[in-house]
Amino acid sequence: MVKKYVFGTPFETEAVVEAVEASKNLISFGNVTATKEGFSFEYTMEPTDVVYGLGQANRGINKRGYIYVSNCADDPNHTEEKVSLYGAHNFIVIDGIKCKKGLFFDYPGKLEFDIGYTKRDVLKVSCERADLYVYEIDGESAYDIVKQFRKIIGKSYIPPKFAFGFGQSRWGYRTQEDFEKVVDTYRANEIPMDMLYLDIDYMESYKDFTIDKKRIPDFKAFVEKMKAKNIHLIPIIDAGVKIEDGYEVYEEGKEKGYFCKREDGSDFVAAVWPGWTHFTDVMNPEARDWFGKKYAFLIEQGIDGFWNDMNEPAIFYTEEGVAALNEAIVEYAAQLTGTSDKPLEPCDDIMNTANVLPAKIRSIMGSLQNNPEDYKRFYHNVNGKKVRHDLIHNLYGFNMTRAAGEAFEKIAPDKDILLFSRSSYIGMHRYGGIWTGDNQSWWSHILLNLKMMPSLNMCGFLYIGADLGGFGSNATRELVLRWLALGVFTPLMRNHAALGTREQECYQFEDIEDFKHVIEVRYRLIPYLYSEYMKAATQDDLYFKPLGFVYPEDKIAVQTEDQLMIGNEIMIAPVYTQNAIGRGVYLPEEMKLVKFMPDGSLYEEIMPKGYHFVEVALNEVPLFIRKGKCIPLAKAAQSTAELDWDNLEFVGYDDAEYKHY
Ligand code: MIG
Repeated sequence: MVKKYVFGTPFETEAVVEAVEASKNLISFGNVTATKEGFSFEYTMEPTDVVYGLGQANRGINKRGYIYVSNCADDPNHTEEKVSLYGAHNFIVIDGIKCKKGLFFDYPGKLEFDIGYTKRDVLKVSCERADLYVYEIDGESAYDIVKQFRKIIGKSYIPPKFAFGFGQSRWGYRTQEDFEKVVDTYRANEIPMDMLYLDIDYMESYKDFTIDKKRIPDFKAFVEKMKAKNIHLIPIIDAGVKIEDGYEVYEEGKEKGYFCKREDGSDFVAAVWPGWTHFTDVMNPEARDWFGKKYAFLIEQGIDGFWNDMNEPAIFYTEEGVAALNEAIVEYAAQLTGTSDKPLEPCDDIMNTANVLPAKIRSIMGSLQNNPEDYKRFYHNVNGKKVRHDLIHNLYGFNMTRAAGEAFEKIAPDKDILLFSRSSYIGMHRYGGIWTGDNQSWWSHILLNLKMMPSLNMCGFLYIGADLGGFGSNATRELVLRWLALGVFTPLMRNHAALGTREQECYQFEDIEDFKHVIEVRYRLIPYLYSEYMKAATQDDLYFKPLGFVYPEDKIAVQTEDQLMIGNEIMIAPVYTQNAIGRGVYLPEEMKLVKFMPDGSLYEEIMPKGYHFVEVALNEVPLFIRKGKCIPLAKAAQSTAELDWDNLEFVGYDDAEYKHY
C-alpha cells in the first residue's frame, strides 16, 4: 500500500510515474513539522530497527548511525566522514518488528537524513522548505516495500547486451594511437573486452559534440575500425557548453535562450574543463530536447554509448567568485603598499608559509569550487516559471541524462544505446545507469562499492558499477585483481583511472593471464547475469540484495554487509583486504561454493550453513550457489558478440533447473 502526502507546493520532479492519490491524513507514524521554518519528520527507532536505502550514499547497507545529505556533489574524496556524494536518492525503508515502512521524500533541494547521528535512536529527515511529497509504503517486509516503491517510479533502464562486457577507460588517452594501443594490447593478450571509453581529450577544447581532428583525423572510420574488432567506443559528454564564437552548440543555445540564466536574464557563466561555459537548462523541455538531439552528431558516426559527466553540475569557479577574490586581493595589495585606510589583517598562521595570505583570501579561494552560493545565482525556466537552481539542484544530472535518453528514442529508435551518468535523482533510473564516480585505489573502496550496490537497486538504478581498480591514487596488481573479481558481478564492469595515476589496464601487471582469467569468468557468466538483470528490470525487482532481504529471520545474515545476494541463485563474498589468502564467509543456509580456477576448471564444494574460512587465491573467482539451484555458464569469448548464448553448461545442485528470463 502506497500513500502520498502533499506538503506546501511541491516541485514536480517526475520521480514517480504511477498515479498515487494524495491522502488527506497525516503520515501514519512519527512526527511531522511543516511550517515556514521548514520541514522535518522524526521517528524514534527501536533498538533493532534497520534502515535501508539512500542509494548512492556513504557507509553501510544499514544506514543507521550516521548522517547523509542529499545534495549532489562533485567530491572526489569519498572518505568516511563525507555526507554527500553525486546522487540524491531520498528513499529509505525502516525495517523493524513494530515498524515496517518505506518513505520517499520527493524533494529536489538539499535534504538531510540524520539516522541516529545526533541522537542515537532518532531518525530525522529535514529540509529548508516544507514543499514536498512524501510517499509512505506499507508492506510485509523490507523487500516487499522496495518492490512496491520500484513499481511507482517506473521501469529501470535496460542497456544493450554489449554493455555487459568489460570496458577499459582512462583519463589521459588522447590520440587514436593511444586508444588503438589499448584495444590491440587487450586483443593480443586475449583478454576479453567490449568497450573502450573516450574521456574528455577526444573533444576539441573540451567542446561537447566535437572531435579533435588532430588526435582522431577520421572519427567515423575509427569507430568502424573498432566495431570490426567488436569494440564499442563510449565517449564522455560534459554538462558545460563552452562559450566560443562560432561554436554551433553555443551559438544556437544562446540564440534560443536554452542556457540557465542569472536573475537579470543574462546567461549564467561558470568555468569547467572548457573554460567559461554555459549550462543547458535541462529543466526546460524544449532545451532538453535540443541538447539531447545534439548526441546525434556522434550517433551518426556509429557511436552507441555515452557517459554523462560533471552534471551535478560541477563548477570550478564563476565570474562572481573570481570577482570577489579579485576584490580581496586588490584590497590586500593596497594594505601591503599602505594605500588602503584599512590596517593589514594579521595572518593567523604565520608559521605556515603556505598560509601567509589573509584568512579572507584563503577562504574565498577555498570556496571557489562547487560553491553553494553559485547554485543560487542561476535559474531554470520550468514551463515559463523561473526556478532558482539550488531549490532543484539534485535534478540536474537526472535531466541531462533524460535529455539524452528521450532524444535516443527519436534519433535512433531502433538502436540500443548505452547511457550512464555521474549525478542522478530517482527517476533517472528509467533513462540510464550510473557509475559511482571518483573513488580511489583503496581497499576500503572495494567494500564501499559492494555496499552501495543493493542500495542503488532499491532506488531503481540497476545498471551500475564503480571505477574498478580505483580512479584516484596508485593501484596495485593485487588490488586490481580483487576489485575485478567483484566487478565480474556488477552490470557495469569498467576499469577506469585518473590522469597521472599508475597505469592499471589489465596488461600493465605481472602474469597477465590471471587478469585474462578473471575477465573470462565474467564472460562465462554473462548469460546468467544478463538474464537476472532482465528479470530485475522487467519485474521491478532487485539484481543485488542484502542478505537480510532473503533471510530476514536470520540475525547474522541481516548484519552481514560484506556479502551480497545476486539474482535468485547466487551469493558473492569478495575478498577486499590486502595480502588475504581468503576470507570468512557466513552461509545463511547450505550452499555450493564454486571457484573458477585459473586452468578453466571449476572447484565445487557443498558447505553447510554457518561460518567458514574460504581460501581464495588471487587468480580465482568464487561464488556460492543457493541450495537446490543452478546457473548457466557460457564458454569464454573475446567479446559479447562472439559469445555463444545457446551452448550453455550448468553448475550448481544436481537436478536443479534454471529459468531464463
Ligand atoms: O574533473 O573527465 O568522474 O571519471 O575521468 C574531473 C575527467 C572530470 C570526472 C569523472 C572522471 C573523469 C574525469 N572527470
